Amino acid sequence: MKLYGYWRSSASYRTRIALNLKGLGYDYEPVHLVKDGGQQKQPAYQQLNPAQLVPTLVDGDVVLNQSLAIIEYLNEEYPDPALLPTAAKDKALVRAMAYDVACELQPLTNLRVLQYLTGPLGLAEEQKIAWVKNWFATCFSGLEKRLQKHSGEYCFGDAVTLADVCLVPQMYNAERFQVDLSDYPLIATISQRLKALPAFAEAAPERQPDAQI
Ligand SMILES: N[C@@H](CCC(=O)N[C@@H](CS)C(=O)NCC(=O)O)C(=O)O
Repeated sequence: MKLYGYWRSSASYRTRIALNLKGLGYDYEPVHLVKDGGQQKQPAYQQLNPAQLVPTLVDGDVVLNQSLAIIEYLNEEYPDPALLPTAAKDKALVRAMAYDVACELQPLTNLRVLQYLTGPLGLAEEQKIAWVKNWFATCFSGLEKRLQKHSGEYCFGDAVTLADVCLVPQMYNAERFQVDLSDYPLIATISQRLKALPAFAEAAPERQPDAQI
């Protein structure tokens, strides 16, 4: 199996966590999102991932983009440990929390979106940061309420799920942008607890071979 990713990419980080949780070894192929104008835009990479984003997973003749699709694929092909609960209702609740992070928040803070704000739209750096913090506040407020209802040790009860796999990388982004986390005690506590687990710790950006610290 080969994972194309970038050390600081939260979507790559999610995929690394899932691979580690499943105990799956993989080759890591760094795609530098800034160098050379962004290696994700180069023709050779676009053959694999026309969306020009990381991650991409190659498993034999299967080539997949979209981290959540990749993780669900891994979860079906390699079911142990399960990253989704069994009951339909619970599964949907976990997916909804994962999507709150991966579909509503992360895309608004993605590199190319921020580059468009400060490039063609001419926003100042402080306006960009205000944009990022606004969407963190909106989305984290909602997620905190969901956690009040559904969390245990982790986001949904006491087992690690897809929601946790999405939360930790988003917290990494929150720290990068110095988001004030004081209104989100459950997000902060659960995230700290998760980060201590080996599968999460080994997936951390600073532990990757392409890390530039
Ligand atoms: N929904 C996608 C998001 C992928 C994504 O946004 N990747 C970012 C890094 S986290 C990226 O490649 N950005 C490159 C760019 O913006 O040019 C997924 O979950 O895989």
